[in-house]
Amino acid sequence: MIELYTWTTPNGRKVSIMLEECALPYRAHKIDIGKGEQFAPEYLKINPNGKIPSIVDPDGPDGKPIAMMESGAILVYLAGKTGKFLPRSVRGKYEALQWLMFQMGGVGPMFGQAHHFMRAKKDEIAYGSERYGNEARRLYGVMNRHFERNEFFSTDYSVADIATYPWVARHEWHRVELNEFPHVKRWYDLVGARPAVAKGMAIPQQ
Ligand SMILES: N[C@@H](CCC(=O)N[C@@H](CS)C(=O)NCC(=O)O)C(=O)O
Repeated sequence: MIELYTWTTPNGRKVSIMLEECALPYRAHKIDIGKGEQFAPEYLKINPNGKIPSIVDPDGPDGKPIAMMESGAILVYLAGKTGKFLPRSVRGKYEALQWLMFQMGGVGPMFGQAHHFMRAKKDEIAYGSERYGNEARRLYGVMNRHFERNEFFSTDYSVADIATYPWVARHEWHRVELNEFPHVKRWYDLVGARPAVAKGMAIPQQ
């Protein structure tokens, strides 16, 4: 049984969606990042960066337990373990990894900063909201142009779609109206209709 350490945030939900999609047995442990549980010494042994998500797989690549941090790396690990959600063609695999990196280096950090300035601070700082809000909209434009011609990020539904969906699900937080990006909306509705996505988005239960 894989142990998942997570919270109710997009980075955590990427991994619960992937575990649900792969039908891997797992147990979710709540790490309340509002209470600082991510900095507990026991947890830092699993995730030295002090963030969620992390997993511990008792059945690692060499048959020994493996602890992993960084949601993108965890998705690639689980794809390797199960043979699922990374396209089999070499071209398709690298396209999926390209868009996964786009999510990890762009969508996640930029939307996250937009949320910080637009929501978390009581006295909202206009410069931060504008900067990260504009960057979030620019990234929606990139995705909209891609989805105009492509059903998914890569040739098939993949780790790139799984990683991006929970961030787009927070579109109201970064003040984006999905109807302005109709091809992103078409993709969002398609991915959201998958039962495993709905299940993964409900983890951890409050
Ligand atoms: N690059 C990391 C980012 C993880 C991350 O930022 N997690 C947030 C929640 S979505 C967190 O743990 N924040 C608590 C903190 O920064 O103290 C990943 O993708 O796993």
